[in-house]
Amino acid sequence: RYGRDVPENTSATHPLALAPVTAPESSADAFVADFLHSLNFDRGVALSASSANDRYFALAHTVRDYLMARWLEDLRRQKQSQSKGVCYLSAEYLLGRQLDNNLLAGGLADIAEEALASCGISLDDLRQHEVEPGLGNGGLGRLAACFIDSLATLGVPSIGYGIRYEYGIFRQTFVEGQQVEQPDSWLSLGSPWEFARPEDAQTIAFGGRTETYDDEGVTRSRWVPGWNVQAVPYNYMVPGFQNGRVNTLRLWSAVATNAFDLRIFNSGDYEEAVRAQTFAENISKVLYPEDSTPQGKELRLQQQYFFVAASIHDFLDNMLAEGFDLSALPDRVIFQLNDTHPVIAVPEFMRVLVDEKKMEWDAAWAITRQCFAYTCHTLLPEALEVWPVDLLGRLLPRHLEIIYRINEEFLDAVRARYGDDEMRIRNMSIIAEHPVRSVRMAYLATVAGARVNGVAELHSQLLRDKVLGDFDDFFPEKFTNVTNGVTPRRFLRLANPELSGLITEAIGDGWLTDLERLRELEPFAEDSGFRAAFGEVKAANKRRLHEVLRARDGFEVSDGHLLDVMVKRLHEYKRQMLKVLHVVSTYEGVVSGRVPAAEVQPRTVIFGAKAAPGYTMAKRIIHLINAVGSVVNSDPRLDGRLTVIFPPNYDVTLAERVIPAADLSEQISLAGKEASGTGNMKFALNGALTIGTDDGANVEIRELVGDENFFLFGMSEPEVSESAARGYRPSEFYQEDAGLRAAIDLIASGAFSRGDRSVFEPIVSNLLYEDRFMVLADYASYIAAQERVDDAYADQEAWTRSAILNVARTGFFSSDRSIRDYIDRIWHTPPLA
Ligand code: 6GP
Repeated sequence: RYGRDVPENTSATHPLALAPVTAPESSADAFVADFLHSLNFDRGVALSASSANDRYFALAHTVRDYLMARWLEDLRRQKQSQSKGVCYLSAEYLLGRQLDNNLLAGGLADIAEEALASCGISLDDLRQHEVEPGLGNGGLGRLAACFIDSLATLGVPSIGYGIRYEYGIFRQTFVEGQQVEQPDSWLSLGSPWEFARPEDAQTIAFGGRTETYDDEGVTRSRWVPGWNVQAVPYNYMVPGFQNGRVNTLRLWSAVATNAFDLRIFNSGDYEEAVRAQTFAENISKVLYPEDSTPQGKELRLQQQYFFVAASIHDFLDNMLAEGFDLSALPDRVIFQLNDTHPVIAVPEFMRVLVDEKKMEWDAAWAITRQCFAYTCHTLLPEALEVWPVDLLGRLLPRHLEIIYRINEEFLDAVRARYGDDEMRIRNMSIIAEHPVRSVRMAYLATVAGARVNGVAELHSQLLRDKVLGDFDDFFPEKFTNVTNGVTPRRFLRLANPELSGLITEAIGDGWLTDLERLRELEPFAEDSGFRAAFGEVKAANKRRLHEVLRARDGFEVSDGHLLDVMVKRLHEYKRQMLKVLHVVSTYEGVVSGRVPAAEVQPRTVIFGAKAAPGYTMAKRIIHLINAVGSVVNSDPRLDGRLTVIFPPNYDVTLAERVIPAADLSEQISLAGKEASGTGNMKFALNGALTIGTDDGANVEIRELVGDENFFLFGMSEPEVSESAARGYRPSEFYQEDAGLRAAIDLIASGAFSRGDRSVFEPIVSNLLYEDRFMVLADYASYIAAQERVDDAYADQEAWTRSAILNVARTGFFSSDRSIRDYIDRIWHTPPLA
């Protein structure tokens, strides 16, 4: 379906300009010719002299060429379309590798493999040469990547906007078990997937002051900026799955307006001559390596404004048809705000309409309120961004004025509804007065957005009940839920080709675009032949993972173990610590002689996690995991029955290997803290059973797969709240539970730090005296659930049956379904073609 039908080069005058851009012929021979052509003419090397990187680039260019005709067509269509489309604004896109995805989308994988083989080249070798663009931290960024895949697959007119960070999420290494961050220079060899469009650059202003002026009898405000930078877009193809559609991801890169000052250079001050350039280019230099804890950095606000201003101007300048009537904008576009990072788009949009397009304030506000919608991805109050008004006013003075006016009018409306309830007004004000006067970006988004959504049922409910409770009272119609989803193309078809093959053999391949059809697998859970095949796939995936871990990190992993996996960002609320306590307890049981080693269910525990560089406690926990691993793995008393592995630099590429191999998925956050989770969905879809709390999307997973196929433990959210209200005292749990005491004492004793008790003392005292995320309260219940896991795993037939039912019943978690929900509940874009 990516064949030869194509757009015409309509507007040029030369007759050849009317020739259609054609896609190459789909055959292995034609592919070879294109590949060699690209190698010679794009890379400038002969096949015999080419490096693996040359070949990877030539392959990528060849794949691109097949998609090009459709892309040009979709770009043209998007511009000419009068119908409503989506601008997805996200500071992060955690894309993962592109080659396989684009081969799959283009239906080219077999041809490419055959073509390369005929040149004596292995496709698999070339795959390894792709450096994944790590332009995101975790869940929120990966969700954005799944969403653009689904938008393209569903054929929704849409564009993703973001930042082309020169350095993505840091590369994690371990030195003596401790995290050390290395820069991620993913662009050092270039990227074959991007198209720089300097012609389409936008000028983005900052600083300066505002003034009023007389505009033919009307007093207006305007911004007199102090400095500016150029935003240069890079376009990336986002092909739909074998549907002939190619959407666009447009990422902005910052460049100095005047690259350097020749006068100063000639005077000999070379550093000063390039100062402006360095300053400007810093804006898109590096992804903020954070997850859920903002650090109030000026550069971060610059980044946010930089990319949303460029995106809004790009949309208004380039995506609207000639003579477009701006009052019709709500019928033409919805800007989806992926968390608070892009929320500064709201005052920017108002500024453009009021100051530049000279629209009346009320008319502009009426438009704005229909053109934005806001997705919240957290429940941690400290993760809701606030910007000190000093900073915001210095960087964006006109925007601050606009925010003040929005707030004033909003608070007038609040007063009109509730009277002079000062407490309520203070609580709802977009401007916080303490500890420093700041703009609450989540409140601004809620006031401005047509809709506000959480990312799982429980999360959306808690947003309404707690975090944004007053706003729910004021405009209940705004609040809705869209439970997250993941793309089945990447996380099932590509990550787990063996299971995909087995599924397709059983029920056909309709599941790839209609994941609910996995339901048809349910009867196969009762079929012993299918179970055997399913078990064989799992075993093959484990062997493949072992090879990856051996080659990547030199780990030796035993066969026949239950593979127990916890991969996600390192955060105290996610409670990697609880998993460590389980490992330590098992170890302690054996070395103290209470449990014979022979009675331990053989397990390999895999951790994968990056900690934000400034998050000390998270880094200590990483250190502890590595320390426990090195002791446990080498203690002969365990008889090789317990292994802890922590491959560094967990990323999308590694996720695609680990998830299909897992038996047990650890989703053990404190109830009420994990907004949704998406890893939980990927594991269940790949036939891992979940051990989890009643949190985030776990709740919905458990409802769908059934209690008997899920290991639930721990307090519920209301129980957590009650316990916190009563006054939580973790040391009581320590006193009362001998197993817990033994595990903590072992850590405190220095058993994992060569006798040095000080190394992990901060972890121990945090657990005993603070334990904000109630690890100790859930410990006993967790250990009991792990015992149920061991018992269940002993019956392989029953386990496999449950695993198959997990696959069959989690089709709901396709990001295609999430996108359909966004369309129905929020975007109201026209029916899909
Ligand atoms: C994450 C949430 O922690 C996770 O539960 C959710 O699945 C994911 O977003 C996608 O919705 N949040 C972030 O990554 C984040 O930075 C501010 O939140």
